[in-house]
Amino acid sequence: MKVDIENHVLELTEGDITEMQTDAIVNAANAQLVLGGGVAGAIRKKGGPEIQQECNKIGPTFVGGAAITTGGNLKAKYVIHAVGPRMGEGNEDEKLKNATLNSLKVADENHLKSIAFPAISTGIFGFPIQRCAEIMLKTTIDYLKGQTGLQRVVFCLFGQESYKVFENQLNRKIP
Ligand code: AR6
Repeated sequence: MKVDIENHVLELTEGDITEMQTDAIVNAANAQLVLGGGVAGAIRKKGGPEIQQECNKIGPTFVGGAAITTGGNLKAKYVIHAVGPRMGEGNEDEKLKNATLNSLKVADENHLKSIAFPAISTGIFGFPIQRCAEIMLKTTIDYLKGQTGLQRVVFCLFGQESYKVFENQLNRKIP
């Protein structure tokens, strides 16, 4: 599914984010910037050790923050490591919004034209996917209505179920 937001493309697709050919893909990271399982594990395997080595130089960051590294052997040139909240730690909605917003800002600061997000925090971190779709889509739509060089933002969802949740939310937001 694709929608136009003031001449920027917002797109939903189903699949493996490590196969995306956008300028950057977003990692569902932790504050230590240590690549564990889920999206991070897939990035580590396909991207090679260079990504973790760059993360080590950056060091720990805050929940809601985002940091950029090379994409190593991935198709995407960069990985933006977005630190989503772990369910139960408190103030999760705000932190997820900030992780999304800071990723978009980092992409712009690096003059990137396209970026692909996973459904941050909805795997190992246990955040409900419906609420994730609401927050991440609203934050992205608002951002694309402002000043940005980003031409294309993709949400790459893992499996039909996740895709459907995002599709329903987007249909509701852009009737
Ligand atoms: N492509 C797209 N989406 C994926 C992929 C993939 N290859 N693999 C999983 N997903 P998660 P989190 C979906 O667990 O909850 C790691 O250990 C998955 O179905 O990757 O933010 C990190 O190092 C889910 O919907 O991230 C952190 O410590 C979504 O991506 C921690 O897990 C996010 O799942 C982060 O946990």
